[in-house]
Amino acid sequence: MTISRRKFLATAACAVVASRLGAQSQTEAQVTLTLPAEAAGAHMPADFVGLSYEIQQLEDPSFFSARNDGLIRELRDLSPHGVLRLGGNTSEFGWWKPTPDSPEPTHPTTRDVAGEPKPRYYPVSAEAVRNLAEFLKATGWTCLYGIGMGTNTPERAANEGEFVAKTLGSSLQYFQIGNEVDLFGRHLRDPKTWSAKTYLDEWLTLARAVAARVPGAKFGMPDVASRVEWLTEIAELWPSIEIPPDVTTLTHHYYFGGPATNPEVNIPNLLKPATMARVQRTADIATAAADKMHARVRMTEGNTCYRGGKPGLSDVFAAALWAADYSLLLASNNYSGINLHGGTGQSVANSVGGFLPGDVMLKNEGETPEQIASHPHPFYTPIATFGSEYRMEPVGYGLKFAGAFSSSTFLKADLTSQIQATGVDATAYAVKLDNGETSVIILNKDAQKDLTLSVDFGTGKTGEVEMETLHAPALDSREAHITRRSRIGRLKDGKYTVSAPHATGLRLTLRA
Ligand code: BDP
Repeated sequence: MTISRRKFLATAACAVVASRLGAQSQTEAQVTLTLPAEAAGAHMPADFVGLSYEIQQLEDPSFFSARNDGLIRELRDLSPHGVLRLGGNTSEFGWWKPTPDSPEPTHPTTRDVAGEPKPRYYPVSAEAVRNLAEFLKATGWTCLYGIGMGTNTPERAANEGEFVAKTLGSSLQYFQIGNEVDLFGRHLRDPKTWSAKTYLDEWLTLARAVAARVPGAKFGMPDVASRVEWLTEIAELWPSIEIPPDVTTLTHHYYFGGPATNPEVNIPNLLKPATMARVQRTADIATAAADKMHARVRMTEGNTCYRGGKPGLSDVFAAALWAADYSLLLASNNYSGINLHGGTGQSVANSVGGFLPGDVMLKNEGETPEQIASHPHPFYTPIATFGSEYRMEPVGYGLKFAGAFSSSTFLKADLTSQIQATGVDATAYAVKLDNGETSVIILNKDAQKDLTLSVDFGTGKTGEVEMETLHAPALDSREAHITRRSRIGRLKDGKYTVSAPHATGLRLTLRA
């Protein structure tokens, strides 16, 4: 049997990663984290945690419905006050169908481009929106509702907006119009003229049509895929707009990398400090633009690897540590929230041109149909669907773990730099909870190095410490767990010392 060079390199790379991930810790670094007394940092809202789904998911009105108990249970478990964002590439091809016999409108011609969704149109029915309203009530979640821009008209947008606002009531936070508009030049608009400025003109026409029918309508925009500089341009153009629509949130997306076949999309690269340094640079640009517009920033769609995720990366414990770290970094930068993307295999496959590269990868690696079926589809989804069963995936556990800081205020201190000075790839964040107690999260993302941490809560501080851990056997395990242990010990001279093993997350809360 001959083995192709590509296959050999892929196998060799996996072997290196596997031996590193399985390695036992040989070194143990020590560090003292001194917490400031004042909570002078950003406030993490109660509804920070969110999920993002394709609009096409509404094609089946029973998915987001009060009868879908399994999904409702998973969302409530993820967060008591989460935010469901509906959008994605398929939102550009959804058309509003107010009554069962409404005829399908004539659609404009778009270019067929590999990797972009095929222009397959989806009806969004009044029944689906009514069911969505009941679903949201059952979960306690609110909604960011995506209206298409790519192939829509102001009149249809206004009709849909009016019905959605009336039906969702207070469960609707705001409308989003258009998804990843910075990529429209590829297939939906003329690349020669498409820019932040032409986008804004078009957006204003649609938003004004909606606002004319929905008194007090709120909006989030521009939902760019990656060009955050569009937020800067929009913030600069904003003062010249007469009677602007009410934009509460500036939004962008983020995928660490992709697609699944890209060898650079691997666990060491996902977790290394340079990856989060890039996230920080984006956050600096986005929050500066939002400040100018007296708005906040939300990362409305993102995950580890675009085009449906990568098996062995998006669906393993490394993704849990990434999600927790990514969430807390954005929260400490005053983001109002994040929505990790997922949903059913069908809806996500349709959003990326018909198939998931991760599925093809598994087939090429010789996985049996049973093994393939045991992976969540798409690979990055925080809540996986297996028939009528729903399961929280590692990336969902990471989001949930970070979500424990919702409704709290960050202590302003660069704890991460203090830890990383020891050479360990770990990060840390501390907050004052709304009940006044102090809580610290330490994410040791290092594949090998353990840490001994002495957390200095302040002289004179006393009390018992409770600990929650985010754990799995290894970074590449297809599982994640959150375990709580109350009263693990008392402070000594205001300090508590704990070991933070490699590939583990810890949350220490000082109970008053
Ligand atoms: C984004 C799209 C979304 C896709 C996702 C992906 O908005 O519809 O599902 O990427 O590539 O570009 O996985």
